[in-house]
Amino acid sequence: MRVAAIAGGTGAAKLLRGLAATVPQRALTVIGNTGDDAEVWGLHVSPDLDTVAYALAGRLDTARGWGLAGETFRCLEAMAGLGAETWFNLGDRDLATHIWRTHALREGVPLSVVTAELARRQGVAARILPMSDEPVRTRLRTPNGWLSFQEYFVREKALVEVFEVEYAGAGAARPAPGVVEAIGDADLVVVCPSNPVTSVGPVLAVPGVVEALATTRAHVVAVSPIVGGAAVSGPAGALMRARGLPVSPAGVATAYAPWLRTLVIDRQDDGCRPELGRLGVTAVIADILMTDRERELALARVVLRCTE
Ligand code: FO1
Repeated sequence: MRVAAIAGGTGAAKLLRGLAATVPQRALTVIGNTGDDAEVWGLHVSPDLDTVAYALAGRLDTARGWGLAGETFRCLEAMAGLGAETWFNLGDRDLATHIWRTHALREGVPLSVVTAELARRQGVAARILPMSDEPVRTRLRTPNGWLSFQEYFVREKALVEVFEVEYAGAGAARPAPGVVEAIGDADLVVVCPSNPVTSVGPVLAVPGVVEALATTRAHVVAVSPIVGGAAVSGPAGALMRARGLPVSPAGVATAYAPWLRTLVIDRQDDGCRPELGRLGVTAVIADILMTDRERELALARVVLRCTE
């Protein structure tokens, strides 16, 4: 079975680990969000692509959900000593990834090629594709003006009000090589339990991606990032509200209309089935909180069974 997964960071990493333990990694293509990419100390950081690669390589700091396990932050301390901004915590070994990526990009190597090479060198057999080789940046309008995603999420701890979200550059971006083909050739497309507005939204904003989702023969399944009226983690609830979407599985289904066929929702949201039915989406009930490896595997199996 060929699986294509649309992924943000932390939430996606857990499901991807479950999927990669259930199907051969070679059968898995991950289409990662780059709307969160940032330039830090002159380096190109791709947080979601790195989170996915580190997770599939077994190197992710699973407690934090980002960065490398066993990381140290001595360079960060030294940068603080020099008076540099240090609200975005780059670890010492994680820095190697960003230096390597930035160097290759400056040599003119496309982000998709750099990402594939970084994955290969970490022993990841799954294909990891950025949604686009062109820059697309999520920006949020707040009472303090427009912020980049990392300024909003890390520096402001997602505590400021958001009036509007935009994906700067999306209109002119093209899907990275292999993105449209991976969706079209898959037996199953999985939309990971990631923030529909800032993790999946930027991928959908790249012209051609929604068309590929609407025309693929694959079964398209999403896992809800919302349980019991609140986000499993992060600011998805506030951002869905800012987009005029209800903070519920129905809100997730609305964000993914009209191409979503199945939404995996938590047991406690069983009552949402009829509303999802009216939106043309079949609900599958599962325990969707992935609090340990067994639950990651169990949820991955539920998702894979959706094609049956
Ligand atoms: N998240 C934080 O909450 N604080 C950080 O200092 C931070 C640093 C960081 C460095 C590298 C990286 O790849 C990810 C990092 N993240 C950090 C996570 C990141 O901000 C978000 O998880 C994603 O952008 C959202 O998916």
